[in-house]
Amino acid sequence: MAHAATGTWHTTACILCSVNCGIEIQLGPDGRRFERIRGDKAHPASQGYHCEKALRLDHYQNARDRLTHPLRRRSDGTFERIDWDTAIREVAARLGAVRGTHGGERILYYGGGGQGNHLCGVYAAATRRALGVKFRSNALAQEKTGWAWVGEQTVGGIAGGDFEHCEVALFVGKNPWHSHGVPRARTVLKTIAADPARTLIVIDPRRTETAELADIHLQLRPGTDAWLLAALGGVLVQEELYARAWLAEHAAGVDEVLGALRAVPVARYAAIAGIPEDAVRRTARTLATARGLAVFEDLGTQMTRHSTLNSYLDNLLWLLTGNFANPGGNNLPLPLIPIAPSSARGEVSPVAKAPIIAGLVPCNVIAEEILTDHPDRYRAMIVESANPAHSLADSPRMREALRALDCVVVIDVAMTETARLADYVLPTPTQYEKWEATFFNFEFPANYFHLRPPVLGPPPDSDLLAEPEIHARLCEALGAVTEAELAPLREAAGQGRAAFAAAFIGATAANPKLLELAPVLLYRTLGPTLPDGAAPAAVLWGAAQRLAPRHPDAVRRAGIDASDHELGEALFTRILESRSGLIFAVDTHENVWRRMRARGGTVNLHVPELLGELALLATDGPPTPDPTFPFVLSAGERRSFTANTVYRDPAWRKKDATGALRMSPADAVRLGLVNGAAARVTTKRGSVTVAVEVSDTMQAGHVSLPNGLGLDYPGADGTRGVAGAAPNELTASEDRDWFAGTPWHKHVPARVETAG
Ligand SMILES: Nc1nc2c(c(=O)[nH]1)N[C@H]1C(S)=C(S)[C@@H](COP(=O)(O)OP(=O)(O)OC[C@H]3O[C@@H](n4cnc5c(=O)[nH]c(N)nc54)[C@H](O)[C@@H]3O)O[C@H]1N2
Ligand SMILES: Nc1nc2c(c(=O)[nH]1)N[C@H]1C(S)=C(S)[C@@H](COP(=O)(O)OP(=O)(O)OC[C@H]3O[C@@H](n4cnc5c(=O)[nH]c(N)nc54)[C@H](O)[C@@H]3O)O[C@H]1N2
Ligand code: SF4
Ligand SMILES: [Mo]
Repeated sequence: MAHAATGTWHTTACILCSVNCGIEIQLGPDGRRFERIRGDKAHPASQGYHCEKALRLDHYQNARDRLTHPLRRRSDGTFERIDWDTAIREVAARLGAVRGTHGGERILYYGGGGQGNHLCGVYAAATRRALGVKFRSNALAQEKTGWAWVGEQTVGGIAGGDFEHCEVALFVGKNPWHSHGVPRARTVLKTIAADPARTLIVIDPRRTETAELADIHLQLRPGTDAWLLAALGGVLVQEELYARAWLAEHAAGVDEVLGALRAVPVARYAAIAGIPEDAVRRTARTLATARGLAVFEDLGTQMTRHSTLNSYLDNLLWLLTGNFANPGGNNLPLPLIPIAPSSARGEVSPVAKAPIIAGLVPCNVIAEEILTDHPDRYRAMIVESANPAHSLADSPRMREALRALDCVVVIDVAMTETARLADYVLPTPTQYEKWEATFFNFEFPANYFHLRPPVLGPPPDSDLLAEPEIHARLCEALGAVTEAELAPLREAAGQGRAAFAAAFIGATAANPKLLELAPVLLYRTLGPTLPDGAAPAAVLWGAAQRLAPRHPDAVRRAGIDASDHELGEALFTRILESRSGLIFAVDTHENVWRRMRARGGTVNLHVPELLGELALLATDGPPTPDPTFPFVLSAGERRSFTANTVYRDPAWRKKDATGALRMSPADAVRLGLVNGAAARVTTKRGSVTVAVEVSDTMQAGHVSLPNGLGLDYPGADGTRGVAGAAPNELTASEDRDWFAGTPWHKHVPARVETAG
């Protein structure tokens, strides 16, 4: 019989995907179990919406492999509990020694937040400065860097589609029915699908749940996006469908692109993609006449061959049709804190000399930058809120790389595959036991932010520190932040925010080095004065003070009113008070153009690096399948019961408990496989055994495995087990985009056989 819940609804958010729907949670009588969960109607973006995954969050909160104490590896590989003073002192000493001997640039920082927690990444910036860390990376460098670079080249940032107002919605390699990425995705998709005046277009080799709803589904052959997208662009140009007047007014580099697309052999490229030519032509005409074309491309096209070129061709579809900075088109949001400060392609990584985009080393070169005798190899790693031993290509090699390092420090809530290989494991409260927020604020014109207070305290017998406190203590132990610097700021904070602002500006102007440590300074000085123990929110004070003077009109349109001088303060106060999240900016299309003027006023179509690659498509057909590996495996599909590795407990899955291999009926018959049968999947890197799900949503020759499976988790009796296959046992780090280094996880040549 269910126990009565405590009655109080705690306002928070779901942490399983980037849209972070507002939810409310009732605790069980023990004050710890998530007894009831419902959507929060007061949340301005989700408005009560949530999907089935949020209802299972107790499997995250009360997981059996939660970390409860700081741990240190013993020489025999087992772990022992240590106290925090020892942990901080030794981690600072070990990493400090690496810096002393080899330099801070030999320490790699990986992670900085998952789908629900980005405060750690902001505070970690201070620790990186304290250690002189130069190189960092995270999952964005295996999906979004190529796309972000293209956005930077063309419109000076990453543009998001306005799916609420668009007439035509285009999803390329994206299945928002399951993966979301758009607030209230299922409602929005159903609304577009039901409206005869609007068109939903999906480009995906599988007949996904989103494709089922679509007016047009271009079910291309896996890995042929570049040809199909080039053909669509080719039709726009060759049939003179592009927005000639708009381009003349707003764009530079048009002629080069028109020339390149005029040369595209549409019929041949359509045939390579396996799409009838007239379907390509009709689709291009639909894009051209749309009053508002919103585009969302995701992993299906970003994690396959031609990744960065695909992003460029996607951008060209909305740029050539004039769908930038317009209602229902694609717009540049105003973030509270940018996830990546700039998406420029800056320096190169130290060993592989791979381009660093958005400040991130491509994930796929990390192992090779460790497993070498190159003098500039990484010697140590800090991993925070990420599980690279599971989520990066070629897990066996990544495990070997982690073992080869002088020191690995993992900051996590759970005993992950990566934590098991660490020298020190620093445990933190869950995202429901501390203040948290994300900076996935990509909406336009209204943009949202949600600072979440803790729902409950840490488990009674645990010894945990939240990330801001860990980073503050590390900075102090490293001598980067001293009491002499903190004392005057603390005193000013005691006199109120105006006095604090003056003191903070004065101190950082006098000593610019302090600016780099600002998160920890704010946390230690302003933090303790914030109400309800909201010290971790201190860093948002800085963010609000930066945003408000730059975009006062956008902040005022969000209903936050104060004099220019006090607008940042008013915004910060509103952030602190808005338990269900808030709209912090309401932007306008004119304002986007105003920002564009700051960089010359025009969008840029010409990206020479990628036009060169486009030309190569003419001679470079899709690879002929290797007879040893005749299938294309999509390694890591989002499904109803996947949520990266946030849920480690396999019991959270009501269906598809072990993550089946999806395959077409034709292939299943040919291989003698039936639903539930065991199949062996082999690639050049490895082999796994999985159950088969015969599905007519798959085309022949294409198989898919879900993401997030294959985690090591203790059963009720403590014996560890693994449910399903970890996709990166099968992937290879050298299979990556030449330009951004993004992996081809959706395009892994594989062999499938019956397995007993
Ligand atoms: N349920 C659930 N939702 C999630 C997550 C989760 O783990 N579970 N994770 C979140 C994260 S971190 C991310 S990045 C997003 C990712 O969200 P999505 O990118 O939507 O997720 P995927 O299912 O990995 O890939 C999308 C589609 O790519 C298609 N695809 C495969 N090969 C190709 C190809 O060659 N070309 C094209 N055009 N398409 C292809 C697949 O059939 C699939 O439908 O989801 C987020 N949301
Ligand atoms: N083959 C293949 N590989 C893939 C993908 C694929 O499609 N195919 N998808 C890729 C993509 S798009 C992504 S985003 C990555 C995701 O992979 P990762 O970036 O490694 O991250 P997550 O799986 O989201 O795991 C987040 C970690 O944060 C921990 N955590 C949860 N809450 C907290 C907290 O409050 N504090 C701290 N410090 N830790 C916490 C969790 O226990 C978990 O270890 O996987 C990538 N890997
Ligand atoms: S998984 Fe994503 S869409 Fe589903 S409830 Fe959580 S945040 Fe919302
Ligand atoms: Mo992701």
